[in-house]
Amino acid sequence: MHDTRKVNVMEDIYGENEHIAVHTREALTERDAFCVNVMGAPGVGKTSCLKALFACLKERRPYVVEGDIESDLDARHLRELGIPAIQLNTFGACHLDAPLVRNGVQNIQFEGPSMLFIENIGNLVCPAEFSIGEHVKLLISSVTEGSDKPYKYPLAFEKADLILVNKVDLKPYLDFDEDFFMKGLRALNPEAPVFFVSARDGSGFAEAAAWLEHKAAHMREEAYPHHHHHHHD
Ligand SMILES: Nc1nc2c(ncn2[C@@H]2O[C@H](COP(=O)(O)OP(=O)(O)O)[C@@H](O)[C@H]2O)c(=O)[nH]1
Ligand SMILES: [Mg+2]
Repeated sequence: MHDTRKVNVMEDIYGENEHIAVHTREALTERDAFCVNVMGAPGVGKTSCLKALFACLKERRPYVVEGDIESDLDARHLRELGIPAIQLNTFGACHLDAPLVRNGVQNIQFEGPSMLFIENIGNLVCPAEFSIGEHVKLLISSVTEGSDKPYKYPLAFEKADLILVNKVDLKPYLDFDEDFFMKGLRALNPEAPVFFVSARDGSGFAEAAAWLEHKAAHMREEAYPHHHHHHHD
């Protein structure tokens, strides 16, 4: 009895969140803002990787929503660099949810083709369970975390559409086993592209940015798969 009721409540929470996330994604598609949900553990280099990606975007302007439990350090830092950034604080919660993101995103003034990066709370578990209105989920891992993370945190690796393995500049000092990492990852996720990058020196980000911009160029077809687009040129 008790278990059944708990399951029902959880289904309602996930269902309501999913419903709002779908609406946010549709609204962002209409505004030509491709939305990337950026997930990864604390200190893996999420903010650093975003800055490296911005430098490689050719077709779209970057916008950022920073999610943190407390503080607005990352958002302030990005604004100082001239990147439009807003801060969302969860005050304790371990992930962003769709209602919070919807309210934050509503007031962004997108100018032309845009790419909205939402840096989720640093955490390799909870953010993977909730959609927030993104077109793709970007998971950032790093060689400093160790090569066993796909085995220990499967959901984040399973749900990712794109994976960056950051801090490769530090690889000579570590025992990161790339074959073991890739074996665990591919068992969960056969498709997602994986790029080995260093936010320290910028290597690997041109390819990742190109993949995102290619996806962004096709977001309307993916949002309305039953519409037929006729191209004339
Ligand atoms: N050596 C090295 N350090 C990095 C790299 N990327 C990030 N860092 C450092 O890792 C720390 C955490 O980075 P940050 O971007 O704030 O991580 P976040 O908490 O995931 O947003 C900072 O001291 C960064 O300078 C990298 O590719 N190589
Ligand atoms: Mg950060």
